[in-house]
Amino acid sequence: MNVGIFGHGGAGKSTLFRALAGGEGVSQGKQAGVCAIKVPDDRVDRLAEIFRPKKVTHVSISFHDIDAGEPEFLSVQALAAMRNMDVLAVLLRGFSDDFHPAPPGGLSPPAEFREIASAMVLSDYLVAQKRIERMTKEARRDAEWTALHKAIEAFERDIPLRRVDIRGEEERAISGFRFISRIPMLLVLNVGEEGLGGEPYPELSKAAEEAKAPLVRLCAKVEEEISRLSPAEQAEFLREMGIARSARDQLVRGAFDAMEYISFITVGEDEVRAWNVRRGTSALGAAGRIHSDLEKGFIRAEVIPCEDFLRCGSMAKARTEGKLRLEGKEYIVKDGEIFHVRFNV
Ligand SMILES: Nc1nc2c(ncn2[C@@H]2O[C@H](COP(=O)(O)OP(=O)(O)OP(=O)(O)O)[C@@H](O)[C@H]2O)c(=O)[nH]1
Ligand SMILES: [Mg+2]
Repeated sequence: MNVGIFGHGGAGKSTLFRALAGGEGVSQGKQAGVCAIKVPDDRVDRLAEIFRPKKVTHVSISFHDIDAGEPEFLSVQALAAMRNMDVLAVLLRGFSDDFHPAPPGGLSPPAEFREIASAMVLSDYLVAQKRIERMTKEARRDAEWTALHKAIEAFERDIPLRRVDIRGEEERAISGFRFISRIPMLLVLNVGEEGLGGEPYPELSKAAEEAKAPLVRLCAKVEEEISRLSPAEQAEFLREMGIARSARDQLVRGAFDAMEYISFITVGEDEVRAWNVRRGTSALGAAGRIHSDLEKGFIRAEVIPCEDFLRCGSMAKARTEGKLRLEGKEYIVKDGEIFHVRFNV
């Protein structure tokens, strides 16, 4: 999963990125400004202790520091980078100090958010408009044309594509455009040190709710300092500062929420592994996430909530206690379930 961090110049993107990239469990990609984080999941760790597999695989999230490309806010490069993301984390500035004084009208993260959201819609509008002009010349009236019309109607009212009901054939017809206002979004308010523990800019919560975007509050500068400490010191420092969850935990959780992801787990002697899928994914869909053969040859899925398994201690015991269930294709997979596909190809 790729999460792009972007926002106005000086909002603290690179500071936040360094906070995420610092410390353990992070692999810096070859590319500058990209780092991959293992999603912490103690269920996976506990299962690994029982199965002692050759390999343990957590869900991985890559964070990208997307340069704002000032003075033009959404530069061509920034737009191109954003299109490749699964989640856009919009960073809003909520701090000021002697070195970074507030702009003349004062800080207003909600206004900053509206401006960014509108810029995203405008850039999509231009793409859609150009395309539909061509299609009109060619007198094309297919699913793509219908979908683009719906999109343009929304854009003209400053509504992001995320909130427009476009499905099936129409959705497929326009998916190639990678419209930015359709990508799930996460709001990140970068507050000053003094804002920690409180809930600064409460009006931003309402804006986030309306946009159906999760909102997290953090102080990038403090988090960057914390990320340089040892894990034990980090826990201590977070407690002292009254920070319930680190920036990394908050962003991972926020990205999962924005994507409406859950994770299920596969276990065995070779590998214990967590997988992410959209909430509401069927057993068949989850099988396909693991391997297309499992989807093609799907017979049944053996399912057990991780907590039940851990209580029983072994599959044999879980089976005799009736905790292990057999489910068909349509079954909806739940977060934290251990999942095993019986298949035949
Ligand atoms: N007081 C305070 N300063 C911060 C905070 N976060 C970032 N800064 C400072 O703000 C300045 C800009 O931060 P950057 O992380 O470089 O911002 P950016 O969004 O990457 O900026 P560009 O790459 O220029 O678009 C730096 O001097 C940071 O130290 C914060 O939470 N509190
Ligand atoms: Mg930067």
